[in-house]
Amino acid sequence: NQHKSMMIWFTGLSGSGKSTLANALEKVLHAQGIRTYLLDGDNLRHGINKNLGFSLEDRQENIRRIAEVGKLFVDAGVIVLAAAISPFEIDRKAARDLFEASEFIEVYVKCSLDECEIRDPKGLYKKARAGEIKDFTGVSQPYEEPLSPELVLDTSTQSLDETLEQLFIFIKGRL
Ligand code: GGZ
Repeated sequence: NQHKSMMIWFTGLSGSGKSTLANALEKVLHAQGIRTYLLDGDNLRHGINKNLGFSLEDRQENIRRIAEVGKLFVDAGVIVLAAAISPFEIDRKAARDLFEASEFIEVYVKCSLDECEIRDPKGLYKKARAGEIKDFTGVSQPYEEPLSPELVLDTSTQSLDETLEQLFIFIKGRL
């Protein structure tokens, strides 16, 4: 039951499917007897990151903490899944730099802004468009596409089962 520990870092717009994919991958890995830990940006903002907002500085600190906590789990032998918008390349790079090259898998959960806005599962895009939420990624703050992610999963043209399959095949090759 020995496997490689690693950080699987999901980046993408709000509503792109990061959490959905991370949760689905956890189920698959658990079924194989592999221990995982999920660090979800949205959830952590209720706990260790509750003092942080969405300014550039606060997002940077949010990503830094998620990466550092993730590193502790990776050092403990766990496969860590981090799901955070992480919109800036410089912050993702800093997260990556905490890990060995083979330990960090950046997964770009790619979905067009149009499609994310149509999904709008929490009604946040609608609020952002109405000016009720400021600094909203894709609307009033940028999302920088990853320059060299290990994997790109297109959730606007593929089903969850299809993207999960691609993700699992990739991870299996790294176990
Ligand atoms: C982006 C926001 C914002 C703003 C609240 N911009 O899709 P969600 O709702 O459930 O998850 C998003 C979450 C973003 O937190 P992250 O920790 O992933 O962001 S980052 O990595 O950029 O630090 C979204 C919700 O919080 N949300 N306000 N202004 N997303």
